[in-house]
Amino acid sequence: MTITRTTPVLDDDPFDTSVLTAPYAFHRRLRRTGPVVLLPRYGVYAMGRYADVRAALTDEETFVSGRGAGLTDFAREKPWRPPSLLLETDPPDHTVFRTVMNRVIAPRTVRALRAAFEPEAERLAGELVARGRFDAVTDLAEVYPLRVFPDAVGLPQEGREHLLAYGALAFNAFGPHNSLLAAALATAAPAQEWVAAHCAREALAPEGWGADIWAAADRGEITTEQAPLLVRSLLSAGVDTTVYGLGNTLYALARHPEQWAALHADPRLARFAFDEALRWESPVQTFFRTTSRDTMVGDEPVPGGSKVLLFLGSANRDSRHWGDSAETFDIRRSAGGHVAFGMGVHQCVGQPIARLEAELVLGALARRVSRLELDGPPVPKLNNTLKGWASVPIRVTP
Ligand code: OVM
Repeated sequence: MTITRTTPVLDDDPFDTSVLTAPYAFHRRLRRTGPVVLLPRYGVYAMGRYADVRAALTDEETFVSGRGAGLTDFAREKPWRPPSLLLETDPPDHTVFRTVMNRVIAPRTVRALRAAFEPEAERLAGELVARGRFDAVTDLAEVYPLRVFPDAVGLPQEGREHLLAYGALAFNAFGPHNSLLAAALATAAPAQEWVAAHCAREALAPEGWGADIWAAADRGEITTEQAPLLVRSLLSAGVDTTVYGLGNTLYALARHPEQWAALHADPRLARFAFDEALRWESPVQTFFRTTSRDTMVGDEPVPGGSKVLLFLGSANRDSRHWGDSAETFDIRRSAGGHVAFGMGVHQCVGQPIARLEAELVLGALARRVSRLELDGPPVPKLNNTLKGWASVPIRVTP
């Protein structure tokens, strides 16, 4: 007798507005259903448990990125833009580009930027605290990264706000061709032009991460065709991610006043608060991989050539890994090992920048503010990949 096992199926659309704005009930069902499930709506597999997501992220030979980190399978369909040399390649090619970027944004290089990044965090925090009420997203999370990050890249003031629309498009484009992607494509042409123009050597300041990438081309480590694509990675992944990360952190703290009190009492907890917020409400909720061969996930076979949707935001709330308090926001827990920055060879190369920005902004606020509370209903921001807020009204007590 042959017993045929079938992979469990979930009929949900994880890119539907209802799941994008409130994904956690779906995550629980996903984790409960099995280590891997089928989403017939898109013909893809999905994983939501920490151990399986992490295992896939760290097995880059089986779960490849070269066929795209979104729903589009580059082996079958034309990508919306030339693939990223970092995100959408595999070793050994990936290693060449990643080595260049590791040097450009080495933790030591980023630490040296503290003096440049700190005054703006202090200034902005001082101004907002004096106001008493402000919007954590539109007055802070969308403002601070756009003041400091483009300077460090070597971009001009003029036009840098295009980076928000470009990032929104790039992250929507990992999902299906739904109304979110259509709306982003309909409005992003000026942003796409601005980004394309500012990857060129002539558009970049003589000092900065952009110039450092071009210097790698001068040394022959990459070609002059590849340099603008690596600059494009900075412009694609460097702003929206930190905007959502800061916004989600302030949202988490506003929802948990006792956690703010702990941060105020010891502002050195800022870094831990940021990591815990990334775990509790991960800005990048999902990435796809493609199986390069038949494989097993637990007892379930997954055929080669399958798109697999990895739920980072679900792995980060899996009680199998984090225990019974998995869904509790607690800045004193050790959130180390969360997969909000990914894991393995593709783990976020920009994380020292994100951490520096977060530490400076949260530290500047924590030292000035004893109480921080919601001052109205937060408004979700919709994106196929990013989870966050369009508005988080808050009230602060100095
Ligand atoms: C890239 C990139 C890397 C990570 C995330 C991302 C838009 C883009 O290399 O372009 O999201």
